Parts: sequence; structure tokens; C-alpha cells
Amino acid sequence: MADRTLIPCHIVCGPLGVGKTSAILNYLRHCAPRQRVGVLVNDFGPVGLDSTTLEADAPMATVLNVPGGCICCTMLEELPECIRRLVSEQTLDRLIIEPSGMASPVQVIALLQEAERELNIRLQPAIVILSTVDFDEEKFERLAYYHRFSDAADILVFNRCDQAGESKIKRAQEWAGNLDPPKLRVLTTSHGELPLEIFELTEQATHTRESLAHHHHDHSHDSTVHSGGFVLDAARSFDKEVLLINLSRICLTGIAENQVLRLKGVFHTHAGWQTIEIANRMVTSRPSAHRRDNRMEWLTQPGVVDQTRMLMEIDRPVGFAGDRRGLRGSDR
Ligand SMILES: Nc1nc2c(ncn2[C@@H]2O[C@H](COP(=O)(O)OP(=O)(O)OP(=O)(O)O)[C@@H](O)[C@H]2O)c(=O)[nH]1
Ligand SMILES: [Mg+2]
Repeated sequence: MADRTLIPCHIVCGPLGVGKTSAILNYLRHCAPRQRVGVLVNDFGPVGLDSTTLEADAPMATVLNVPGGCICCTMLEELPECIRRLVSEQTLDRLIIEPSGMASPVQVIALLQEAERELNIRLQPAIVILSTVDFDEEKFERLAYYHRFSDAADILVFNRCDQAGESKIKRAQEWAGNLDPPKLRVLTTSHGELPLEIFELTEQATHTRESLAHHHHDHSHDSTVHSGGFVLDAARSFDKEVLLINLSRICLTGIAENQVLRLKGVFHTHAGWQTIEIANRMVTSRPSAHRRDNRMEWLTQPGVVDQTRMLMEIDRPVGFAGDRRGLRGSDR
């Protein structure tokens, strides 16, 4: 076989809305301008908002969306083929993969490890991002949900430090520093700002690899979580304030009996193009460089919210005192 250089391949994992795409964007903005980086994202929904964001905000990278479907398993089936496509179409210096927050990182890592040789990639230390705001020793010890992220990490990042107090940041660091086997790095940050040097690390944390080798495929997808999405013509425009008020209400009270776990959209509004999201039980907005269409996707639990209902909920006329109180209430 021809001796081609292996492409370093990074995976950036973590629960929903924790700051994975922010960390990748931050890397793309700061890495050497001549470096050719391919990014594979696997969004939870049918639309693929992360690829939209990355394409608009990091045009220097080649971005490919792994299409959605079964929110935790599709990536495993489609991933090798997507990597093959990306590396055959482009000469890449580096590949970054963001699995959906619904995916099990250990399964993605195990699959990539098995396919390293065939795909011509070299798996780099796994970057796992957690929310410092969410940190609690007892919870992180007790819940399997957090273990599946922290166990898979070579580099463990506590993001969202701007929203957590000093003492919580210290406790998270201390907890992570005592993990056995030890992590290669434990970092604390905000907005996904990671030092570039962690993308140059090549060795993996002790034992992580062996424990992965014994991992069995386990289809642990929570069937009460549902995704939905829509794409609308760019000519359609929304009132930003109406969207913010409605999304704040949805964030607080859900839709019918359903909680909205995560929502992200780009909208053509009277105030320009905006990214508007629900993440970590908060509504945020910021300007977007995307212009192609209005698009949004969401995750609900325990039931499905269809496109028609969602569109009606976010575009519902407002102007009542109650609605505006709702906005202030969720804005803390
Ligand atoms: N305040 C604050 N907001 C953050 C931070 N990191 C990310 N965000 C915001 O949180 C939202 C979600 O961030 P993303 O980077 O999209 O998170 P993600 O993990 O890629 O989300 P999914 O792919 O949907 O699971 C965005 O609106 C970010 O701008 C942070 O450290 N502090
Ligand atoms: Mg993301």
C-alpha cells in the first residue's frame, strides 16, 4: 500500500448545547490559515444547523453534514462513508468530527479506531466538553449519562465558566483532576475557547483505549426524545422580538406536554439575519452570516412537535403583558 500520511482526526463530544460547535469554530478561526480542515457534523435533527453555522462562519473549512435519522445511531452507520467521501474529494491536513450530543462518544471512538487504517486517518486524543454550570460532584459520580462522556475523554473541558461561580469551577477542576485513569488535560474555559496546542497532542490518556476495546454496541437511544425541523424560503421574514418572546415562553413552559430540550435556528428577521437558540434552558440570539434560507431544528420530550405546530408557536402574535413578563422571567 502506498505510504500516505495519515490525517489527524479529532472528535469533539459532549452533551447537547454544551459548546462543541463553538469550540470547533474557535479552532477554525485561529488555526494556520493555509491548513485545510474538514469538519463532519452530525446534528440531532433533519435539517443540520451546525453545518449551516460552520459553513457561514468558517468558509475556510470544508464542512459535511452526516444526515440525521435515528438520532444516536445514524452517525455510526454513515460515518465511515462520509469520511471516505471527504478525504477522497479533498486533500485535508486535519479532520474534526462533532457527533450529536445524543450519540455515545465511546461508540464513535471505537468505530473510528477500528477504521483508522482503512480510512487513512489517525485518531487524536478525544476532546469531551461538559458544562461547568451543570457540574455537581454527586450527580457526575452517580449518573451513567455523565460517565459515558467523562470516561471517553482524553482531554476534558469544562466550558460555560462565564456562567458558573468561582467555587464551582474549582470543584469541577478538582473532581476532574482526581479521575482515575488520569486525563491528559483538564481545561476550564468559556465559549469553547481552547488553546490550539491541544490539537497538537498525539498521545492518548492511559487505559482509555483498552477500555474502549471491550466496549459492546449498545443501542441506548432514549426513544422519548424526538427531533423535528423545517427549511423556509429566504424571502420569508420574521419579527425578531416576536421570535424571542415566543421562544422564551417555549423554553419555560414547553409546547403542550412537551419540553423543548434544544432548539436552534437561523432566521431572516427585520433586524437582519439572526441565529436564535435554546440551549441550557436559555434563549440567546446573535447575528448570522447565513443567507440561504430560514431554518430551524429542535428536540422535544416526551412527544413529537410537528413543523406546523412549531411554526405556529414561534410566530404567534404577541403584545400581551403576560408574554413580555415571560421574556423577562427567562432572561435571568
Ligand atoms: N454564555 C455562554 N454561552 C455559550 C458558551 N459556549 C457556547 N455558548 C452558546 O451556547 C449555544 C450552544 O453552543 P454550541 O457551540 O452550538 O453547542 P453544541 O454543543 O455544539 O450544541 P449541539 O450541537 O446542539 O449539541 C450557542 O448559542 C453558543 O453561542 C459559553 O461558554 N458561555
Ligand atoms: Mg453543535
